[in-house]
Amino acid sequence: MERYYQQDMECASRETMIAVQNEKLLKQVRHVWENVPYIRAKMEEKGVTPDDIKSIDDLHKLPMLSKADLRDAYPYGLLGCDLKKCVRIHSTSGTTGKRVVAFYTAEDIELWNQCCARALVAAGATDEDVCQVSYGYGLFTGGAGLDGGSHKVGCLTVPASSGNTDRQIMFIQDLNATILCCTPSYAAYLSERMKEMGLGPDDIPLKAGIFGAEAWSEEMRQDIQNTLGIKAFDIYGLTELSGPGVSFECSDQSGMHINEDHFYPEIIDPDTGEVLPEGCEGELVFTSLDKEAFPLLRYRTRDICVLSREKCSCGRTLIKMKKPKGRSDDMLIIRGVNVFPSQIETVLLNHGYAANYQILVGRVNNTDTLEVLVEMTPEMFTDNLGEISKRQKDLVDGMKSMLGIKAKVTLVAPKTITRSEGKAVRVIDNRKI
Ligand code: DLL
Repeated sequence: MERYYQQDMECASRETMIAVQNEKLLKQVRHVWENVPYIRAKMEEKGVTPDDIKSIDDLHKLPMLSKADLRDAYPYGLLGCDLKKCVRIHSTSGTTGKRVVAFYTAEDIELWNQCCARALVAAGATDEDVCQVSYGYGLFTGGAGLDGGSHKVGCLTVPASSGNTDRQIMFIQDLNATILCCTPSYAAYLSERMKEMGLGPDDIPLKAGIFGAEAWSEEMRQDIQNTLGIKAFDIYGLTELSGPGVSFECSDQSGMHINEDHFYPEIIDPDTGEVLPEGCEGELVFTSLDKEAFPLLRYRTRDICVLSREKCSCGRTLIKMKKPKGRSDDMLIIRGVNVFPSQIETVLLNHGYAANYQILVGRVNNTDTLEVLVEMTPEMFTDNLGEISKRQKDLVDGMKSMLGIKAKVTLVAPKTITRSEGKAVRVIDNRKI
């Protein structure tokens, strides 16, 4: 039987949800108008006041915000309350420009923890479970978010943080961890290390994993599920909106339910900013509905995905988002063709490789070049050049049919590509350097 953390909201009727969203939106817009001069100025520029916003249908009148606004306003410019009321900050892992710093009041953290608790319960967690949180703790939101959710559910929480892989495996075994929370690339690394230690799925008590913070393919899910002997659930979120738990997967494993009583989603055309109808692929934009310290109106996430209100077998009525394909800024444009790293990953996994790869992009004689370094698995490792060249050709053909362009493929020996303990760095774009 399906279990919920907050059934009244997770399974609310459409009318109830719309009423909740309308009421919260009006309050949030007024809160922003009165407390965040930066956003108020943008509203004034567009000639809109809180009186113009009577329901969600008026959302399109509001200005949008982007990462550039967050950088402009760094560090305190988007604060929605007295700093004294804030109890925590988190910050993005971005490597370029100023980091984004998000603020939280105690109430903001309470609501965030509830969102993560919904995700854990949807993955089958109860107070009988031992939940190992192997996302990084610190400025990154992954550790703190899932830790807070795990406390709410009453799991025994193991705050392992990321790294020290052998110790992670020891804790899973010795403390009987049943739920693992980490990035999918780290889950893949853990399972690889387990194999090297001679351990299989039957040697560990894990039953579910909650994996997110980066794009991962359906093929990678199958791989992780088989090698760890668990059900693998996706979880999505971003620091600007709190962290993990903006949306989460249920037993149906077919996309993530958005906690739309807290975060109102829209899909826009990333080029024109036009709002697209349900079912169209575009950039995900969120309006926070009840944040105090860091409220955001129509924030452009740059994540590309599709929303769907199709009925879900789990009974939740929360709108679903498909697995994000990646960020619009992760999308590579190679010789005029759009390429997402997740498409390359799909080809590799379909050909029996693990997700250990690196994408090298360059430019020679004004033409873009695309090379994919792919690790052979220990089982397929060989020094037979004929065999290697056949394997490379198969991958080149597979990528040509998936991407529509030719990539160079170079097979490398097992364990030559650096493993990631957090978000994996898959692309090196030498055109930008
Ligand atoms: O990655 C929050 C998080 C922690 C989510 C743990 C899930 C689990 P940021 O570091 O601010 O926050 O990065 C946010 O990561 O805009 C997406 O591009 C990407 N992302 C997050 N979750 C997913 C996912 C955290 N499940 C950015 N699938 C987002 C694809 C994801 N991309």
